[in-house]
Amino acid sequence: MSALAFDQIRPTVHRVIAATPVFDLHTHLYAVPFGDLLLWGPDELITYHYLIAETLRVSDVSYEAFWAMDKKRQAAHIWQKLFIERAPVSEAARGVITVLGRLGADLNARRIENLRDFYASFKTEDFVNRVFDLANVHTVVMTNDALDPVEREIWNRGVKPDPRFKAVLRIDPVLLGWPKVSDRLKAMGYGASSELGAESLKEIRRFLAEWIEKMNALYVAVSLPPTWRYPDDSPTTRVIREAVIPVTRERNLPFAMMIGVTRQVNPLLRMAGDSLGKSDIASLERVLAEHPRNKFMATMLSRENQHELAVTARKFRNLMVFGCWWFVNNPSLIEEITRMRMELLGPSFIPQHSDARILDQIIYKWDHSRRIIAKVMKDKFADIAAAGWPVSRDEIDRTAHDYLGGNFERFLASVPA
Ligand code: HDL
Ligand code: ZN
Repeated sequence: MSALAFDQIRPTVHRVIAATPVFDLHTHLYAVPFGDLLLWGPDELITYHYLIAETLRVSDVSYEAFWAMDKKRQAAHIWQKLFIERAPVSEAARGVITVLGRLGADLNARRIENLRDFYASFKTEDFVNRVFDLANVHTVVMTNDALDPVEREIWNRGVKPDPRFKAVLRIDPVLLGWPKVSDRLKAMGYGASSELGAESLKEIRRFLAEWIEKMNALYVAVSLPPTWRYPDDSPTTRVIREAVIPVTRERNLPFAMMIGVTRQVNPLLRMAGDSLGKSDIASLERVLAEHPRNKFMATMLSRENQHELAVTARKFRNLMVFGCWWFVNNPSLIEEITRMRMELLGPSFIPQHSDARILDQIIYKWDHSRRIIAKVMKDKFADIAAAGWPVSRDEIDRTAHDYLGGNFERFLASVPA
């Protein structure tokens, strides 16, 4: 392949990143057959829990009064506080603007009623197609909870698969919910008692195996608090060591750890009430070192953990670092983290996932992140070209494809040597 002229490198990176379809490896989206679990439209978009937290900082209504409102009234209140009385300059507020603009809504009216009228003509299936198209996303990975009775019922009824929506078995309660979770597992027919003896662990392995099968899960995931330590004498360590590790190894599935979330620091905010803390990287190191033949994915919530996470990925080939999660999913931090990761890991990491909860959001989550990933890639390719490397179009294509989905697909297929 011939080398690109220096002044062609940046425009080529820009075009290639924009044109490369994404495999979005962590979202809270659901395919259409999941019914009401699939959220979309202006009122869902505007009542995103990030925007609820930002509204209740500036609103004069009490938590109770806000929660007493129905969704439309909540959306109208958020619109008034964050978009009319104030400029929508936060990342979550700007995201709403990006989505509406890309969909073609008229923003001059600044009236939420106009947005509802604009959406009124969309049919769900058509809207899904339109959003995937605008976001240039080819596949999203859902977050699936077999312990949720509503979702479980849908799986047990049989879900008509949509190839654009892959499943993940999310197991937070199975790792963090002892002893209470044993009752929920028992109610599902798994003989897991809170003593967590050999029989219980065998039943937990059966739960994992059966639901991985039923969902055709791409990986098994958990979110962990900053206080997570490994190993310790907690049920969490027992279940990781004696259930999650053997079952994911047998199936060559990654175990994804999302580390650093402190749940419900302010319960009055409900889903918006979670926060973060700096986590113990040594615990992650020990899991990786103890299980070299298992595959792991990891993302961390605290900015202060990002450098050590990237260095940990240099030490352990069975770790795939991914995403700028939640409170670090903001342009300034995405750039800082992506630049650092590119410098430490080259093309061998996954820069981003959307974490989208409302379907419309993948438009902004990826528009905003593509721009930043491209910005860092432009600098890095310009740097090697300036040092004399003959940068080719093919190299840029391959790197963009790796970052936006190829690394994930290859990691899923890989078998740790
Ligand atoms: O635990 C998680 O997967 C987090 O992403 C939470 O769902 C959180 O509420 C969120 O949506 N963050 O973006
Ligand atoms: Zn999430």
